[in-house]
Amino acid sequence: MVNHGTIAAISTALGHSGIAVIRISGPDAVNVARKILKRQALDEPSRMYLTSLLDSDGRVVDRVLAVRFAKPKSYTGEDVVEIHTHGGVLAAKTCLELAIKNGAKLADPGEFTRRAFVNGRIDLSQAEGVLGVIQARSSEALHAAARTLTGELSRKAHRIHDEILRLQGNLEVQLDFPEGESANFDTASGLDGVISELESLISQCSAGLILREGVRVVIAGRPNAGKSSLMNALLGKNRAIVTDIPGTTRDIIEESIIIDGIPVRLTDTAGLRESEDVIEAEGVRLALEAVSEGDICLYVIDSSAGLQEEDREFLRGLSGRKAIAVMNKSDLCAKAVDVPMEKVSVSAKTGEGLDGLKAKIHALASGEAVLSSGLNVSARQLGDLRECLEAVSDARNAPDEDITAGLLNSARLSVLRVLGLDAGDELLDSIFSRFCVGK
Ligand SMILES: Nc1nc2c(ncn2[C@@H]2O[C@H](COP(=O)(O)OP(=O)(O)OP(=O)(O)O)[C@@H](O)[C@H]2O)c(=O)[nH]1
Ligand SMILES: [Mg+2]
Repeated sequence: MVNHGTIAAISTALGHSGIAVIRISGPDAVNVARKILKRQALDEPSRMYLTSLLDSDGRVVDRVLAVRFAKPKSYTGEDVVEIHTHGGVLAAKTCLELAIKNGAKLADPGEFTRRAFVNGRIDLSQAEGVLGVIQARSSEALHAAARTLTGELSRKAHRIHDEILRLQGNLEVQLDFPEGESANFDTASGLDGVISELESLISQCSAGLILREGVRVVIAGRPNAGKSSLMNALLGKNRAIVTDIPGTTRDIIEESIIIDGIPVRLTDTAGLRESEDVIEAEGVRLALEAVSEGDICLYVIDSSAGLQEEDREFLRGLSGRKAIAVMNKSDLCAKAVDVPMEKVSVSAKTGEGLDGLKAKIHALASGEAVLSSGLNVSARQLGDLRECLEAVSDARNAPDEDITAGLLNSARLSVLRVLGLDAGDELLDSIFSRFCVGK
């Protein structure tokens, strides 16, 4: 629940830095700030004042810059004061403590952004854009989040919403006056237009979700195939232990890399074989679990040894999954093999073929999505857009106008959820709790 008092938090990361920003928002923000700053600074809004931060005994704590944003022209839509202390933990913490001593309450995670949403400064898609910018792990993900933050998703979703509303209105008129002129409304072509707009928006959002969430790529294969060597080669560092003893890796090892803008969580696993050893058997169980939960499987084969029956069986089990057969040890004499999926020849030892493997991982991860036009969304919002498309498509094929009208209404509600215009407190709690304190 939103409280309407005055809140404060440190909005920058704590640590050694040039400056730290303490943000105060709410009806009493200016009063609180004036109690802890020297002189009556902050008279003019949106102007930086060079002043001093004073403790309760009137001693100077730090030389600071302070600025006031008058409501509603502020991030939260309320009166906001930002105080820029010098970086370092103590000055920033002291400033926050002074603000709290003088009437502000410590902000909850995401509370500034939640207030911006509640006060109509941004909609939910833009709030997700804020989170996307903060969490972006690649420049492509950053651009996708910035496009959402500046309202591209909101504009498109509003346009779709308004068009559905218009079609719904026409239908109601048609239902009320079946003989009237309104019978000429061409609902079908209107719905076709909405369907194609939705399809293109969903494809942009799918791209954005891949950029934001990334994919989990699991490296599997028989012992000694070179899985850990491949993991290290892709990471460019020695993360996993490599030996010529089969059964070296027992546990799951995870590390992240970015492949052409896509965050990839790489997982190395224990070599797959029957084992009496309790620890190794548990490693194999975890490996199989990781493969089934992962998005993409790299099945590593020692190409100098060729395919074994166990490899064939495992490869058959991967049918229908996103998988690449990695023919490793290409620096040795390779045996010709036939596999039921895309294969790529690499040497984890020399690095040969790794760029080709990365390109294949990228292609499998992005699928049809055009990453350069991605829009940042949460999985929940993408689900809402898909539900909307399903309802509009069903409406297009509905047997009568009553059913069409009902389906259009539920399609419209799905778009409203993307924008957060139909979100209850519980949903908002779960969304904004993912933010950090101070945002
Ligand atoms: N010549 C050559 N040897 C390799 C290559 N990749 C791995 N090896 C060797 O193969 C052996 C096994 O490598 P690992 O990476 O430990 O194999 P693994 O699949 O992780 O093995 P387990 O953890 O036991 O399942 C080591 O001696 C590596 O040096 C390669 O591309 N070429
Ligand atoms: Mg290993």
